[in-house]
Amino acid sequence: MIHLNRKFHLIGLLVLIFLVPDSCKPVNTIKLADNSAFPATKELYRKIKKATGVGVLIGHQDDTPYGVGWKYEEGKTTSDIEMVCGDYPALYGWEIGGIENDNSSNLDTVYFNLMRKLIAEAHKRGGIQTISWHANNPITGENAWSEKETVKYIFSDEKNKAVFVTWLNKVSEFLKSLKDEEGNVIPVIFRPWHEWNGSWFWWGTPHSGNEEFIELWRLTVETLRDKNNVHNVLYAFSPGSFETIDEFMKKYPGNDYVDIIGFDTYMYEDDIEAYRKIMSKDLQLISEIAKTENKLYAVTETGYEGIPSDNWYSEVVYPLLKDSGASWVLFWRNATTKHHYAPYPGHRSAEDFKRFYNFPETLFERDFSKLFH
Ligand code: BMA
Repeated sequence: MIHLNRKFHLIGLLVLIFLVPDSCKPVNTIKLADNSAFPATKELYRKIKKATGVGVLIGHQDDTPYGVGWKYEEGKTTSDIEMVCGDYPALYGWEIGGIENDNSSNLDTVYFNLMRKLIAEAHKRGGIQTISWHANNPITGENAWSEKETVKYIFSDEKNKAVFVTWLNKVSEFLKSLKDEEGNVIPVIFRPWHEWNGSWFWWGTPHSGNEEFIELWRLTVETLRDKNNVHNVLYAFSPGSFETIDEFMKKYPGNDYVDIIGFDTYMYEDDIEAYRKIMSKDLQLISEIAKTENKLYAVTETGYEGIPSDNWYSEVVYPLLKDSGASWVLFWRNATTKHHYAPYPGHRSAEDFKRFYNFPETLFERDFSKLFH
């Protein structure tokens, strides 16, 4: 009798677990690419999921190491976004191109030591970190924009593969070295091999077949996750703008290798209508794939270089994002007065960015933090 009761309790519990909606389930029921993901990694995923129901997290690449006309100074962390609207972005983009060569700084001259420090600061404020990697060409030694067949040579020659794995080991070490003040590892989103359907990177579609590319992705995840015990990572997979679900799925490495999907789409030549059309199409396709594969999705990069507009954020980007279901949008970096994607004080789009900031559905750092207090 006692045994029977216990059995009923167990069945009841199982029934309950299946009936409770995903967002209410305890974090350890989340199925990530990494079965051994740290609790903090699962927590990061859960937080992004929770925010997704409320609005879109706003992100900026290289927000705190530099902006237009300034560089980070010890003890004076700021950001163009913070200077414009009084709040930091909820999500920070970082770039580790150069780590494979043991460089002290990345390809955009951000020192890796500074990056670690600024990541810890951003994490402490409650921000999310996403990391891209414009890796050099491992066969020719050229930079990432090397339009040559490459991936197949990583796999056709054991020596090439071994060298490439040493690069992945360096990435692993960097990811594991991201710690908060108490020494806890900081969970991050890693987004390698981005814009893979374009022709401009060596891993791009014309230079690499579907199987080779999937092999590259899996080798990356397996080296980090299974060989090097990196467990503070969510994996994000994003092409550039794409035309069909089939195009996306042909290079998809599988749900055991990806946590979040997305795409990178920019506005060019002042063509608002073209941007609206492409963004709407990409958002529609990605949401369909996300539904089938049970993934979160994001606009992993966007922007309008120099933002020569007084209403781009509030009247072009915002309506596209508002009910899109995207978890986040990442605006690219603020390097110079010509090459920047967020406003800076005095820029003609600064007032408009404040309007964008004030919409309830655009989540900046304070909005994001408030969701959990
Ligand atoms: C590109 C440009 C480059 C930069 C690269 C990697 O889009 O911003 O100047 O080096 O990203 O961050």
